[in-house]
Amino acid sequence: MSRREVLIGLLAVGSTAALAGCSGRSPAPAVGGFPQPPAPSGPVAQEVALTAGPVDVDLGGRVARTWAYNGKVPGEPIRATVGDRVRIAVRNELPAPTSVHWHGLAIPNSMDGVPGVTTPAIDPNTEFTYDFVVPDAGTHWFHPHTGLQLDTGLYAPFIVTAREEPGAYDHDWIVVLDDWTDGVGRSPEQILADLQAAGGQRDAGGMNMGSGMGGMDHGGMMSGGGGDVDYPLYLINGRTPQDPQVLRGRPGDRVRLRVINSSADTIFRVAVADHTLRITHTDGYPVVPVESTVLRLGMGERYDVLLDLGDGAFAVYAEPEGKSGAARAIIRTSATSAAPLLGQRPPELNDDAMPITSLTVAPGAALPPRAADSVQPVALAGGMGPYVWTINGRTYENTSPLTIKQGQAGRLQIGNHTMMAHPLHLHGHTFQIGAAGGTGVRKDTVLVDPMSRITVDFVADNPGAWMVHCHNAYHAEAGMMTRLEYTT
Ligand SMILES: [Cu+2]
Repeated sequence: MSRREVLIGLLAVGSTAALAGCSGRSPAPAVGGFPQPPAPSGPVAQEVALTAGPVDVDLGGRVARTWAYNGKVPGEPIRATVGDRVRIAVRNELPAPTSVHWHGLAIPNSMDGVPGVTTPAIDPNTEFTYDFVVPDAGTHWFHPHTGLQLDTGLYAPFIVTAREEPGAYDHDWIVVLDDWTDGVGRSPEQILADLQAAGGQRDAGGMNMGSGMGGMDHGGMMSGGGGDVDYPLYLINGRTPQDPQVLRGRPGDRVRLRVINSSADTIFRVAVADHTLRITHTDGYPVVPVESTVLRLGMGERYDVLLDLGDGAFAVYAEPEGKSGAARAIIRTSATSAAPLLGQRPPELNDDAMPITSLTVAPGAALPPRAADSVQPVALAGGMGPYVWTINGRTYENTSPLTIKQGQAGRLQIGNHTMMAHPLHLHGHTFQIGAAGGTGVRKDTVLVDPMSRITVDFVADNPGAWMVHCHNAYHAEAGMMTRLEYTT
């Protein structure tokens, strides 16, 4: 059988699975027919109802017609405890099929939410219930795995706490970063069409229309390997910098800040004015705590930090790398302090962020030390004219999947052969940066800088066909995706 016939075969199984998903209570089998753990049967800890639909959302002085979960941007966080069985009924009131991927949760393949690969698409005016036991503590999130829907308002945090969480902090705050165009500037589909028509020249059609952070010239801002698209707005928790969210505490309070980069095409650098951040987790997994004033997050990445609040009003400030504009929120511990001015950039942003390879995994969070059974390259290439991005020389439709056997130790040698940074995301697993059992941190998404290499190790303990892809929505859509498939 040719690759194409196999794909058509998979799609055919997919429609059968879609029928099963409508009628039964048990989850649909993974599309590829990989052996799946039994459907959860224990008591349901939490029922969640999500409706994906069109909405007019007020971003703070700007009303955008967009798509969102239950009418909010970001969607309301789901909070669960490790071991909880959650049932999440997703109703699709969009004019297009959708799906939900639970980013960071290593759940069974049939629940992973990738139409055509793991889980049937949710057609308009139908519903699908995701049903799984929450495996991993940490700061995670969810979003569609369908076309460019990631670049609408369809995203929300998924926060999982361990059963015995020390909870040594006074506040647990979430900061969701986003680049925003939908309903304000061009649609995501138009942006992709423009990028393709321009043959990959960096796109500036959305140039700084509404950020009002002003002043910077877009010419030649290609440094740092930042994104392809200038966005009209950058948001924290769905708010513009002109009308930011205000987080309130008291001087001396300890805050756990969970930072999620949900954007489609933007790497953010984040600082809290006059505060030092103590990094405690990357993509949900604990690290040996280390102090830093700046975080740098690629699309899909998360950092948890602790900070002790000063007395006053302080900007949480997120700067899009290689682009102008900014996103911000305000932390206020004093009623009388003047709010930081719009565009008042914390000097901390002049500091360097900790390179991911300089962080150390917390004791107990490393993979068991083990030599790799399978070593495979993941070569990231493509770029300017034509606007095509590849993994191992192929675009997604023509991909030659990575393979692994159940129980094997796998190693991916990621090489970025382009002048752009790519956040590479592996579904269904977390990997360790560097060698298994070494000092590298655990993650599911790693930002690979231009012309650089990163090696990651993982354990093949979750059978299925799993997406491996760049989390830049435009790169993914233009081909930079493949699969990791379990073989016998
Ligand atoms: Cu990319």
